[in-house]
Amino acid sequence: MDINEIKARAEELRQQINYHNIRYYNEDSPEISDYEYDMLLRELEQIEENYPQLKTPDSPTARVGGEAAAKFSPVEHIVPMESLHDSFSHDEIRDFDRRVRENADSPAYVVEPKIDGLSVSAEYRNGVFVRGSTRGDGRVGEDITDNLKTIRSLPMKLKKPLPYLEVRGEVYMSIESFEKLTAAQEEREEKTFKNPRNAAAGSLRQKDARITKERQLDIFVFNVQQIEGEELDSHVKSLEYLKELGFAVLPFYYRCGSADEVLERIEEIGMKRGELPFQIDGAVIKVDSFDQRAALGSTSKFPKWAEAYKYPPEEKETELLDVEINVGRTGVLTPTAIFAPITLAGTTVSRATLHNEDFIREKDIRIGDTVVLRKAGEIIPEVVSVSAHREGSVPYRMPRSCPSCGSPVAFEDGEAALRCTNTDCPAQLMRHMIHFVSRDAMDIEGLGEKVLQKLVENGLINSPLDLYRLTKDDIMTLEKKKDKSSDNLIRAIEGSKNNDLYRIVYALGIRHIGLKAAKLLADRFGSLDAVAGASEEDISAIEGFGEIMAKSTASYFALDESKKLVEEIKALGINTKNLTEKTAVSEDSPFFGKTFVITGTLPNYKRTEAAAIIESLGGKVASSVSKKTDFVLAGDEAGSKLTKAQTLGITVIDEAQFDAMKNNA
Ligand code: 0OX
Repeated sequence: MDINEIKARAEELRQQINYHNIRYYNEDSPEISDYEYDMLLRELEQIEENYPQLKTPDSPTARVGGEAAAKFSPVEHIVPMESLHDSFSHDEIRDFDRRVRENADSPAYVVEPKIDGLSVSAEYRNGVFVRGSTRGDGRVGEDITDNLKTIRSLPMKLKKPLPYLEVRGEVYMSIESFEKLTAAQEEREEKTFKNPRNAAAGSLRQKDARITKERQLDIFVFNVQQIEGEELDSHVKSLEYLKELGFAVLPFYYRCGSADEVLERIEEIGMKRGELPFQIDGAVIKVDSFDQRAALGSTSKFPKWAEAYKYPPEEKETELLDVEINVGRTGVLTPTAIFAPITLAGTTVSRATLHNEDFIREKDIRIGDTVVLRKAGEIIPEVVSVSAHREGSVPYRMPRSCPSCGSPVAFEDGEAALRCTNTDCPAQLMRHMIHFVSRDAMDIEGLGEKVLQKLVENGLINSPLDLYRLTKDDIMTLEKKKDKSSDNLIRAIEGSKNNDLYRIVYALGIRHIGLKAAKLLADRFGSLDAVAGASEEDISAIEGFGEIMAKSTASYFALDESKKLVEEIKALGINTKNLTEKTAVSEDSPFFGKTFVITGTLPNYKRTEAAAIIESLGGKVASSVSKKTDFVLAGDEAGSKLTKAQTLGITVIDEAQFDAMKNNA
């Protein structure tokens, strides 16, 4: 590669890393695994090391990560909470050993698990817990004393009344607690966390410590940061001493005398990582003697006496017990693999999508097979390969009739997906209903999947519009529905009649028409009648509309059933006019041309309402914070987006300031 190509690659890596930083810090929604992220970062670091002239001041390699947010008060770390340099191969560990040996005679190492959680500091005066803080950027963290008090495995009183002690540990959520939390969130139909670490992060930084308490976090302590009243001269001795004081220290660690032994222990920990009750993301290798540590010192970022070893993504074998076929809203049949449950990268896995018939054929997946599983981006389980067929097994074929209604299924114009040909298929109806009431569509609160299922099973509804014909008495016939909740549900359904036009357009579930396209249609045509009457040419003239989307919309409204549906919608009194027409927005409006990101819970607006106001006043609403963001409107419990905004120096406003801007528009 010549220098220009290397420069271009560095730029590409910076863009990718910045993108993934946003995915990670905004909404805890990573797209790639930490391992894949580390690989990108490492490649960039290496380029910058070999070609220092290509370094840029804003490079993501210059960031320490985890900058403190404003909602908790800052705590300065007198002894910095350093981070670890990562290794990904045995050779790199041998290099580390060689470097250590240059400044330390026959060093002894300690190999310990690297707990996948959040590093915190806990301080004790006269044996009593007085303050807890996050790592932050290593020099300044956030005060989370109240949150740490809720962690049962952190002692509030030590067994010896030392004048002063500061320890460092990792707060984590056990796999069991994570699964309990996920089950409870699913039951309440709330958003779930992607993995135990995200759950721990989301729980620890709660302003309301009662929520932290409910979430059952734990801690393993692994370092003495500062101590008065006791002399310690090695890592092993300090771990033993911490145990005597009543701390939960790392559950296992190994003292080793050579690089070979270190590598053996690393592999040993790697082998058992799937069976541990908590998630680890690597091993840590530390020089045991404190004198040797002092002689080795630190670089500007890392201690030279410690190194992390990161394991590649975990893969495991299990048995494919069955293939389940689900019918989606548009009638697509999706095969789901059902496995003998296994724990993989921290959660129990028993299902994974098999996508479509092509995927199954290419991998020759058969029921009874032993298959290799991995988690894509440490999150979504996927079948990597088949390691053995069961004796006498036969290739799996997708059914040729719909498992829900028995109608024939067919492939559509060169697509890999099989589709049920019956438009009245009950499975499709259920999916359609769920879409219709969802948050981005008609946003009817209190109508979860279970309630909808009951309404359909009891014959109370046969189409989404039947919801508007329900009476309170109908709802009261459902099990567990009391007087008050029935009133609330009726009120929510009635309230949805006043929704803005784009919502009903989106709720119709027209193929290829997502939320953004529905908004464009509503903005361009202004009423449901006008959308329904528009020609394919008119629609395809909208900027951002492709041919397929235009064709799909026009052919949907050409159907007699759709025409009837539009009439019915109007007769039921559902709003079919655009309420946020962008007429006469003044260029002097403080919203004009500005991009907003909304985060957290606002006291008086739903986020969708605030977004509608911004758009009606000439602003734009984006989902993630970037340099292009002009304002972040932050409510309570605003998390990583707020942090990101502060890092980038973007103006953050609260609801009162937003109201003031609105009144000036
Ligand atoms: C862990 C872990 C994290 C002390 C000096 C640099 C890093 N996540 O389990 N950090 C450290 O060590 C610090 N040890 C660990 N075991």
